[in-house]
Amino acid sequence: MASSIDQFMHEHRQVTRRWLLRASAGTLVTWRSAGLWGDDRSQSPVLVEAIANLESFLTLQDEFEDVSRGTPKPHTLTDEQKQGVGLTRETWSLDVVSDTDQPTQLRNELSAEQGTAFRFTDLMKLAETHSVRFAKVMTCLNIGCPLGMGIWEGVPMREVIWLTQPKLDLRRVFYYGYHNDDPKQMFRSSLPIGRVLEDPFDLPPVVLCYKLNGEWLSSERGGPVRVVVPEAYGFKSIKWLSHVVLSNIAHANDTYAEKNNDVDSPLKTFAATLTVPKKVEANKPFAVTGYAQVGISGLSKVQVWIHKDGDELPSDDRYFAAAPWEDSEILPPPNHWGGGLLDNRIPSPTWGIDSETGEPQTWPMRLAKVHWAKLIDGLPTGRYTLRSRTVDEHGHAQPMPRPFRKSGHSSIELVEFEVG
Ligand SMILES: Nc1nc2c(c(=O)[nH]1)N[C@H]1C(S)=C(S)[C@@H](COP(=O)(O)O)O[C@H]1N2
Ligand SMILES: [Mo]
Repeated sequence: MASSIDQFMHEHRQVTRRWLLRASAGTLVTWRSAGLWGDDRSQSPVLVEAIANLESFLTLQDEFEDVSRGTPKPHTLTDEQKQGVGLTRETWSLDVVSDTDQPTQLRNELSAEQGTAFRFTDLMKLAETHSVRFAKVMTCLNIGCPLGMGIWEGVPMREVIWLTQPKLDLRRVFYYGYHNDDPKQMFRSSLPIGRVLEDPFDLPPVVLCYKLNGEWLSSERGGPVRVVVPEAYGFKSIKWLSHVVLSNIAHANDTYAEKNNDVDSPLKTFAATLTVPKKVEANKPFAVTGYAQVGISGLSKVQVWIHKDGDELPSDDRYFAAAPWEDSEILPPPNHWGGGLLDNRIPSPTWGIDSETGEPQTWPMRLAKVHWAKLIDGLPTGRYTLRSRTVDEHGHAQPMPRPFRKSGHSSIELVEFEVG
């Protein structure tokens, strides 16, 4: 097997080639009409190299950033211990029960105690007719950058809830995972029942996920089974799922609310840089690259603005709305997806992917992480600050429309560099 560096370079050469092909075939209409670069610019070695060095579109399971609580973290248990506590596919079981404090009336609780727990084989049975896949970036509400981008496969949570035959008094679902049998370590999340039973705004369903990028979900990613909530920040996607509790409680009761977090916040749209040379030669073109998270309001533009140190900043303009932002190019779908996909094919069917061509039906894909690149004309000697921002499909420039930190990162990133 090729080393990951080789693989990475290979994937990005493919991306570059395709990007250049599309560029020269004139399919990058916005790029042309914006008149940012002449044709020859797309051949610019610095730009080609910067794109070639971008990370892959999908992330290998092992290369996701890990955000796991627990002492010890459940995925660090030995295989034997995992078998003992139900953290393998053979031993996993799920309770789907009524909340004792604010009960829901159910005909058919699924519980280990009553010998009716839901097992992995039951999940696979449901998967035969109900499995879904979708692309989603996993992002922590509290960390500025995404943790990884994946194709998540699972069974809609509602299919398991329907097995309990709820009758009355069901307003909220809360759920948690294995937490070393220590109540203090429990990490719980919750959703209104409406979101689980129906999928608003063409969103994929909330799933009990068992595969990532076509492989069994690893223990570190929350296997054998985790929840994945397509439009939500990571804390809603509970790992090592063990309990789903149906409740008549009328409000959120997420553990994550404790640190002043806004737990009802869908993914925001924002941009960040990946490469900006620390030092560039005066009057020589150079390339900058980055990524954009495509939040709930989509992505229409990525823009950059380079400000020379000492030049006056716009006054009374907190978000630099009046600065001379310039459009950057959003890269098209890659030829090589990365993430360890078998035969470089997104499994079919996958939400938003054309099952015949294997290509995304819309681009940039909502709830994904996409990439951008821009060739900057030479600059005179000096110190500069580069800022990048997104404009969403409703025309909101970052950090609007939801600038508050506790509902997820959206502040405008800045990177300093030197010319000369
Ligand atoms: N059981 C459990 N689930 C959890 C967590 C946790 O600590 N325990 N962390 C959450 C948080 S805050 C985030 S951001 C995501 C991170 O997912 P990842 O580790 O697969 O990247 O998992 C979520 N699910
Ligand atoms: Mo998180």
